[in-house]
Amino acid sequence: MKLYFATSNRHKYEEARRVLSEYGVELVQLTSVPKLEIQGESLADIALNAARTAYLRLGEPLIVEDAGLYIEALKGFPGPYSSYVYKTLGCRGILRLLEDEERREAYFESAVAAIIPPYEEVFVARVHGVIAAEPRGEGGFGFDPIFIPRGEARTFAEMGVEEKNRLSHRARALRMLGEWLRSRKIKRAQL
Ligand code: ITT
Repeated sequence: MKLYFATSNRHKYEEARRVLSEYGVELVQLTSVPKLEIQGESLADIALNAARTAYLRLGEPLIVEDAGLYIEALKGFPGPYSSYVYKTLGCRGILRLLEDEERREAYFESAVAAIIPPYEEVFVARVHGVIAAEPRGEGGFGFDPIFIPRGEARTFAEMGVEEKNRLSHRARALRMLGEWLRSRKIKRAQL
């Protein structure tokens, strides 16, 4: 079954492609379809709105995923503003905000919105962890060099894609989608 993923981020696409291939989904990256990203509190709302606007253009079953990093000591910042904050402050800027801060707890959240007529679904998942003292690792993207998932010593950027996919917010939300597709028996006929 074929499903489009509207995203400009090739790392997100690669992570998602691998997870959904386990469910027999052939994921195709769409970089050119405009998707309106509303300002919003919840990633689920942002992802669903973006998916609806992309679907109006494409007219084919698709997913959109919105993700963010929520840092406890910063009252959840940058959360839904993660993309902008990554571009402006980056990992170093976040570490500066947390200088002398002992509370390092944070989580990533992922919201995957799927438009597969007649269905519209959103799957949300989190991975908890801590913000590292220094950026470490070359892999991944975004805030991966400063995020250590709970129970691990390494950052996401020090792991391969497969390993990150065993733990990550994105992989967990996508597996929920995969299980949902399975339970609905959505196969080639609908996609
Ligand atoms: P699209 O909207 O085109 O899909 P994007 O890169 O803007 O791509 P998001 O809005 O979902 O993706 O992500 C917001 C930011 O949050 C992203 O730029 C990263 O800096 C950060 N982020 C999200 N998921 C992440 C992950 O798995 N690892 C590290 N940083 C992540």
